[in-house]
Amino acid sequence: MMPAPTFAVVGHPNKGKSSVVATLSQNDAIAIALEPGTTRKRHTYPLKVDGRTLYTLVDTPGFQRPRRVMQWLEAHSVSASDHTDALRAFVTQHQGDGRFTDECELLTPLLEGAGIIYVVDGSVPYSPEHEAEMTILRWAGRPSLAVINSIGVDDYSDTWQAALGQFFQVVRKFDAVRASFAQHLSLLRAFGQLEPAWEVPLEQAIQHLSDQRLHRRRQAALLIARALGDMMSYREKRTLTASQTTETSDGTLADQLRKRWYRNQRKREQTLRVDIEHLYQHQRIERQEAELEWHSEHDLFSEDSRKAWAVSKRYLATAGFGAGAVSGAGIDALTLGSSLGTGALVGGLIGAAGSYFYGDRLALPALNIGALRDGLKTATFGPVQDSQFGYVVLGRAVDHWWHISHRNHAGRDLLDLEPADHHWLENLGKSDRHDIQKAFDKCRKQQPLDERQREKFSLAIEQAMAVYDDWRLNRT
Ligand SMILES: Nc1nc2c(ncn2[C@@H]2O[C@H](COP(=O)(O)OP(=O)(O)OP(=O)(O)O)[C@@H](O)[C@H]2O)c(=O)[nH]1
Ligand SMILES: [Mg+2]
Repeated sequence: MMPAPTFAVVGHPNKGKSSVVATLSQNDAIAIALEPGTTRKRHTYPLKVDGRTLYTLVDTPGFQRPRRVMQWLEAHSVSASDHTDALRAFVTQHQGDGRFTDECELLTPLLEGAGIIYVVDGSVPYSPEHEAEMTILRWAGRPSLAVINSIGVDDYSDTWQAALGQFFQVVRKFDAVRASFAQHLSLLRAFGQLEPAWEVPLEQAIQHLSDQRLHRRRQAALLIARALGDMMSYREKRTLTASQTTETSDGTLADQLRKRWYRNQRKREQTLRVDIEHLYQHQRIERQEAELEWHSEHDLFSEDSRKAWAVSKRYLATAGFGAGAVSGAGIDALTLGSSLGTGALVGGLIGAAGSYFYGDRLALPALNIGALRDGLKTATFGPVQDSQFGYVVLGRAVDHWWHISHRNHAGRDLLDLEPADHHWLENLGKSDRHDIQKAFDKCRKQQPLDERQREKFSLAIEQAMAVYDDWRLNRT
């Protein structure tokens, strides 16, 4: 097996070197900060897929005294043929010299065979003060690529391009925070063309990363399907003793169960969020998202999430939303007063059957209080009978997945999840709609899905994710 290539990411302090390393190595633990001098020691980050290292990035401190280094090098070199030797001599002689700690740190990986990724900020004008460091790097005689990473809004990449082209074999624009997966791969491909020995390993790396991306999408669909199954079939249950029965009014009981039911649903949704983030190697995301919430006795969600994520009547009609679904919600709700009888229902469904059917409103699950038996009485709340609940949870989940799957590991800003203004699920094909609705129907009846149904369910969700991806792409 060919050795995996190593790239040292070098440049001026505070230009986004660590950000480039974080993105290319899919590691969000790397320190990135506004202050120059954040990285003090070189540090190696391998990119591993299935336990195999595809390539390694070395994060380094920025140049501190490039002109002084250059003076030394020129004084110790006779001709271009000894440039690399001069560089090696410099590092050997200055190990432990406090003035050149950073230079020794950043030059060492190059002397050990790393390729060069030189990072500049394209949002500030080019200035010749970079020439000393670029010359030093040229003396290393390693395959070299310069990336123009723009930290601010202004764009001086043209002048940078011309200057960098004098020193580096390839010059690319690459925004560490916003670069797409395709741009990431294209950077690797460019490197493969610089060094014949790296061409094969980097082609393989590209293949592995592409496979990993597909695999992750499939895994994400499975995670979402599992969470939806749990949430759609979830039932809160409480057993009361005879004395508790006399102490607790049905209204209080209904309240308690409903609150617990909601708490559990929120918790399950949060677990899904974290699972998806970990799948994409995001370990420390700060997220802002409207909670799953309800606003009134009859309403499962806030107006906003309903508008954003509930599907239309037309969608439901084509999803095979049928008679079976109506009967569950069509049961007449009894009033609180008569709720001591067997199978009595309180709250939740009052007036909800009609609205449930039309999908304008999200009905709460029913409370069910059993008869007193052996001094015990069991009350249950759920599962939810309104499949819009599933569509809201699905919509939110796919939206979150999309942000995560497109987020670079250099991203440090808050992940702000705003509800969409249009339900992209309306672009989903009919058979996928059927498979999703069918799974919802089985869950709310608490019937287990067989293996084939589970597979169809998660494939349909994966299709929904692809539809969302397209919709996003066409929107911007
Ligand atoms: N908007 C934006 N900000 C960026 C980008 N790259 C880096 N930054 C910001 O620039 C600052 C410096 O980024 P780092 O990656 O820490 O830079 P560095 O070159 O490693 O810095 P030192 O280790 O201190 O030499 C941080 O505040 C980053 O958030 C980018 O592509 N876009
Ligand atoms: Mg750094």
